[in-house]
Amino acid sequence: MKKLVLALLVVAGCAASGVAAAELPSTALSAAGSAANAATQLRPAFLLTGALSRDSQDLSGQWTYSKDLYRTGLTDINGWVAKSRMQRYRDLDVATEEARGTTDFYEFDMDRGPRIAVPGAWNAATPEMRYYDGLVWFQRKFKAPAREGERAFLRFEAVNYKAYVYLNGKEIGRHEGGFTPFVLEVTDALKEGDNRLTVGVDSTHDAQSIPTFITDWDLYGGITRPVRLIRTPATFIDDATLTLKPDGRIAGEVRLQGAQAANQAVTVAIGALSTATARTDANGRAVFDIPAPAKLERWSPDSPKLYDVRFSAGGDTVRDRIGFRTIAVKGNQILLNGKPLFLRGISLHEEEFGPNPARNMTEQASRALLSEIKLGLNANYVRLSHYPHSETTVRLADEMGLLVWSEIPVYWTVDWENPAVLRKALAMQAETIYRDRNRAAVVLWSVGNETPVSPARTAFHGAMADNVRALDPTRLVSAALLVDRHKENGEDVTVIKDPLVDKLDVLAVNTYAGWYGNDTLDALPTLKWKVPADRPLILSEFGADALAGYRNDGMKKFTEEYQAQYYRKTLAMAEKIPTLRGLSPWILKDFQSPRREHPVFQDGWNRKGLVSETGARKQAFGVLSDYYRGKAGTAP
Ligand code: GCB
Repeated sequence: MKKLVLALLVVAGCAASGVAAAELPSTALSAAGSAANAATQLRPAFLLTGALSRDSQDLSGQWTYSKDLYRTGLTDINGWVAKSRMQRYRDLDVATEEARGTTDFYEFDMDRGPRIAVPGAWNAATPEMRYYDGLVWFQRKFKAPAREGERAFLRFEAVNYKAYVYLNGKEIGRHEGGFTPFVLEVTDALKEGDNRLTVGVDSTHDAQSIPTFITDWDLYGGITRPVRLIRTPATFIDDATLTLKPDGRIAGEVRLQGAQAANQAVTVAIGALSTATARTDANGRAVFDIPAPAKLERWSPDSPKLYDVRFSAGGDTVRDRIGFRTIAVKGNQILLNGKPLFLRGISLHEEEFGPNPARNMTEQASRALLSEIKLGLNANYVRLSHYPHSETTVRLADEMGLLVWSEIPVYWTVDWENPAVLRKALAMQAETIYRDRNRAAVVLWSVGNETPVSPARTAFHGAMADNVRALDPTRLVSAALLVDRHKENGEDVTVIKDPLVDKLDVLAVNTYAGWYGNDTLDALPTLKWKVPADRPLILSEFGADALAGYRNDGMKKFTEEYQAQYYRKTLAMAEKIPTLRGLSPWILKDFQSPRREHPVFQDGWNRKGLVSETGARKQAFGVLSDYYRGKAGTAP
C-alpha cells in the first residue's frame, strides 16, 4: 500500500479561484501544518454567504443547449485546443456569421439550439437525454445594466458534476463537485447591455470523482440549482456567521472583501433583542463573542424560532434568519439545548414528487417532501442523503423544525490512496460547511457512507473528520458504517468492527437484515447487538422495497405487507439496543436508480420508499408514523 501522509496535505480553495479541485497543486505543509491550517486554506475565494438576501438577478428560465459527447468543444483530437468551429463558448452569433458568407462554418449554434429549463437535470427534459452522460453546453443571454463602482458575481448553487463557465467568450472559472455552490467574479467580464453566458456541464463520473461512477441514484446532469448574478458594493460582506456556543455565549465572524475591508465598523443585530459592534482587522475580519440575550429563545424542532439577523459594515448589509441552539453528546445521549433527544427521522434523496423528477428543488417541491416527514411521519429529523441538498431544503428544515444530518458523497468505494481525491473531498466539505453553518437545523456532519474498512480508507475518513472539526467545532461528527455479524459462543451477534468509530461523536450503522440476506422477519427481534455502551447509536438506514399497490400476495418481497412487517420487526429489534438515539430508515420516497431494473417491481426505481414517486403512502408509512407518534415526548 502506498503511504499517504494525509495530515500533510495543503488544500487550496478550489471554486474560489475558479479552478477545479482536481487541478490544485498538492504541497506539503510545514511542521506547523494542522487540520486547522489546512481548513483555513479550503475557504473559497468568495462565499457570498447570505447571497439569497442580496440584490440579484435570477438567471433561471429557458436556456439553449448543445450536446458534446466527444467533448470537441473543449479539446480537439490528441488533446489539441478545440477547433474554433466547435467552441460553443465563443461570443458570436452563428446566423450572422453565416449570412456574411465567408469560408468559416460552425458545427453548433447556441442561439438556435433546443431549449431546456434551468435549473433542472437534463435527464428529465427529453427521452433522448434520459441516459445521456457526458458534456452538454448551456447558454443564455441576459441584460446587465451598468452599475458604477459595484462588483458583480455569478453564483451557481449547483452544477452536476463539472462546470466550465464562460462569459462573453471569456473563461471565468471551473468547478468540480455536483452539490455545492461556487461564486465567480465577473466585474470585468460583464458588459453593459447584452451578455452571453455559456456553461459546459460534464456529468461524467470516474474512479477519481466524488462520488465515483457507481451509486444507487440517478445521474442527474445539468445546472440543477439556480444561478444568480449578484451585485455588491466595491467592499462587501463576503461571509457572516453567528452561533450559540455550549457556554451560552454567541460567537460570530464577519469577513469583508475589497479595498476598504480593513478597520471597518461592523454591526450585528439579532432581531430586536441585541446589537453588537466590532471592528475588522487588517484582513477584513471582525469577530464577536457576546453574552446571549436573556430573552433569547432556543431553536428546537418543537419551537423552530428563527431571528432576523442583520450584519452591516461599510455600506453593505446582509440579512439571514438564524436559530440558536446547542448540540452535544454526553455519554450515550445526544443533547439538544442540554436535553436528551431521540432522532425520529427518515432518509431523503433530492428528488421531487412526480413520475419524471428533474431534481428541481423549488421551495414548493421541498416543502411537500419535508411536510410529509414532519407532519405525516411525526418526525423531528431528516438524513439528507447522500450529498449536500439544496440550500432551499436546508433553510426549510430550519423554518419547519427538522434536525438535519448532512453528508458529502464519499460513498461505497473511493480512490482512498489518491491525495487528489482526498483534496476534493475536503474542499467539498468546506463548501458545504461554509454554506450551511448558520443553519440551526444541521446538527450532524457525516464523513462517509458504507465504505469498506481498510487502513487507507480509515485514514481518508479520519482526515475528513479532522477537517470537519477544524471547520466547525460546534456540530457532531458521524458516518454511516457497515455492521459485521459473527458467532460468539454459538450466538449470532451484530457488531461494529471499524476503527473509524474513534473519530466519531455519534455512531451510525446501515442494516438491511430481513431484506438483503437470509434472515426471516421473525428472526429480526431476536438478533443480538453488541455496540459500545458509552456512545449514542443511530440506525442510519434500514429498509425494504415495496411496489405501492402490490398487496395481498402472501408475505412476498415487494408487497406492501412485507415492507410493513419488515418495519415492525426492525423497530422491535431496534428497541432492544439500549444506546439507540435515532433512526433514519431508507427512505421517504421511491427514487430513480439505474441499478434497479426489475421490469415489474422496479423499472428503474429503488422501491424502498414509504411513499411512491407520486406520493402514494404504503402500509409501512403508517407503521413508522405510529411508532414516532408514540416516541414523541418520551425520554430516549
Ligand atoms: C444502502 C445505500 C443506499 C442504497 C440502499 C439500498 O446501503 O446506502 O444508497 O440505496 O442501501 O437500497 O440498497
